[in-house]
Amino acid sequence: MILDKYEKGTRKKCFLAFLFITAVFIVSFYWYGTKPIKWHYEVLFRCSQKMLYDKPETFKPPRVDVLMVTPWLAPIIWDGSYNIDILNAQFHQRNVRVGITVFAIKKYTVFVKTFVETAEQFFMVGHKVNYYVFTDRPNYILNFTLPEGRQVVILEVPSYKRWQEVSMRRMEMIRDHAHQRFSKEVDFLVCVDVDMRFSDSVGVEILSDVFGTLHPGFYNGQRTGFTYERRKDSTAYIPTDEGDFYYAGGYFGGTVAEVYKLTNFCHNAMMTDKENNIEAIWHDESYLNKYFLYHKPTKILSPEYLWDNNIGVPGFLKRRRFVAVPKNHNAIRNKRALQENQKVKKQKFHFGSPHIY
Ligand code: 4GW
Ligand code: MN
Repeated sequence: MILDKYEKGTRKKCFLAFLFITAVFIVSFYWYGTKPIKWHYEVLFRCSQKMLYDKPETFKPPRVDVLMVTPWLAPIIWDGSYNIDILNAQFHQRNVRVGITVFAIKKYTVFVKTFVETAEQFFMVGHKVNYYVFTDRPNYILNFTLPEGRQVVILEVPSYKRWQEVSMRRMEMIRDHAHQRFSKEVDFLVCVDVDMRFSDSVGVEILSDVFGTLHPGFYNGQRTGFTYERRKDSTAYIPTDEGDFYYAGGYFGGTVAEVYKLTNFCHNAMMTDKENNIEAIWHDESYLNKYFLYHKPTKILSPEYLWDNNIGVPGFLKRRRFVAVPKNHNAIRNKRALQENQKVKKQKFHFGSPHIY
């Protein structure tokens, strides 16, 4: 009798344990069910993979000719300063998904083909990529057949009459889509100009919480020479005794959450200025520079990542990864804008105008 009772109790416990384990199993199955099984094997494989590379040497910095870290300890990314194999392994472990946003409004749709084709050769090769093409002319965008894990997503948006507004409204549109869509589809966003081509590798070395890029016209400039907004009435105002770098409007990014904060700040600042009938001198670029002054980027891309061949090729520049496509201004821009640009060109800064013409 006593034995019987004991056996019954054990059986009950076993049964309950069985139920519990099954429940845990079912819950975790559904939890991870959305991720492809293949990925789990990939992670195991990559974690156990041995990798051979030269040991970092405490007294042998890989580059001594350029600044490689800011005073707030954000790395500046130059050729020779990182090992892409180590970084690729890390980012593959995280199964990173990258979104790259471009705007092709009005005639700028002509740039999309070269942009995507060269990106397929050089941008985040081996990783998952969504190209988000914002356009007012979806029919003008070609159909691209891309390998698995990479796709072009066309997002139809309104166009604005003034080209300054076309450029500036990018902040608002990125912000709105970050909330609605990007946060579900990608981990990082890279936000760039479309009138560009990739000509060397741009990989996961650029990814960080929030990153900016040194403008190719101002990487060696003095504070006073930076074309920040100098009118106190503008929310983009930066005094002459402040500022770290002059960041390019055509290349920034970070996690979706950080890009949301950045674009939200810039758009709100622009709206405040609009109410006060003021528009910052270099449009979205001026507001971006203000944001980065008080919200320091966690990584900075060297001008290797944003170059214009009209500037030439200085010795420190070992790679030109992403370069401006020469524009036929007559064909691509309207006449009035062209005249304005000619005026601006006459104001000599470091290498001509702060924007790439
Ligand atoms: C003058 O007539 C224009 S049109 C100046 C910019 C225009 C424009 C810009 C446009 O008609 N359509 C358009 O999609 N954009 C987007 O804004 C496009 O993504 C472009 O790369 C970005 C910034 O303009 P941009 O490349 O001409 O600026 P910069 O000269 O600084 O590279
Ligand atoms: Mn451009």
